[in-house]
Amino acid sequence: MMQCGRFQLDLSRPLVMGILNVTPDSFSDGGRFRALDDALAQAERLMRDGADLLDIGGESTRPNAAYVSPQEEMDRVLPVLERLQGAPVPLSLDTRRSEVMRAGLTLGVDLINDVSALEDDGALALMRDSRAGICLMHKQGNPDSMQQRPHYQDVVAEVGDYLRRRVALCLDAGIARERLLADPGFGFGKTLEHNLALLAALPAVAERAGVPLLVGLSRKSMLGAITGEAVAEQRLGASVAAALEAARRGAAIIRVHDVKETRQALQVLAALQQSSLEQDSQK
Ligand code: PT1
Repeated sequence: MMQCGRFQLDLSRPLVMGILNVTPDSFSDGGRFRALDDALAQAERLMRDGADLLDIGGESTRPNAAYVSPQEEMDRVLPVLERLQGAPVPLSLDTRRSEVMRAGLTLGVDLINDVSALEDDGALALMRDSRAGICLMHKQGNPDSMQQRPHYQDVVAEVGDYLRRRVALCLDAGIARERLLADPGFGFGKTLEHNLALLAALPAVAERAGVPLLVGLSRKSMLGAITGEAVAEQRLGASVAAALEAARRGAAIIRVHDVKETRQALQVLAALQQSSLEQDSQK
């Protein structure tokens, strides 16, 4: 079981985290009110499709993303969090800024999903004094330049050991291990080769980190590189396949855009695993 704010999550089966981006693409027309309405409609849809958690983010951290001020980030996400308060599923806030975390925690978010693993000043102390879950992610470099020259001697060992050190820092601060998740950070300062090595060796990463893993592979450029599909929205098949392979390798939570399709794939996997368990017990 994982402690996640208002919830205790059973991680014995992989859970699906639905992505809710509140970023400028969603402000194209109609300004902030329209953006809020769109975000709430998307949240409803993700929950209807069976999302086990919602991940709300106001700063894009994809490669080469533009800078967003902390104030702008808060202006985007806080109204959404306010309206989603008391939602039937855990609300995750995707942010690397401690002032945004503080505001989110005040509004009752259940999980802080931090792509910089609480490296921002004040983030660790803030999380120590809350009961929210925490996802600690690895990245090399920063989104503006991280894909320029990713380099590792041994990507699995380096990412795993970084996660283990960030987990240790949290434990030393008095944060219970049951509140922690780790994430190898697919696409964050990694070549296709690095990403594939990490996915293949996911159990070794989890063992090094010492906490359950959350993974995000949905629509990422590594899937574009594999398939030759340049349009992110057209990578559904690759995204579902990647999610399924991550689940087969023990990922606890899978962060996705396409909740319904991912759940179906995971249901097929669960049925198959159940069947082979029953066959084994008949021998
Ligand atoms: C992730 C993640 C995230 N990814 C967690 N949070 C993003 N815990 C945002 C590309 O290569 O994997 N784990 N929050 C989105 N980031 C990216 C990175 C999006 C790379 C796209 C790419 O296309």
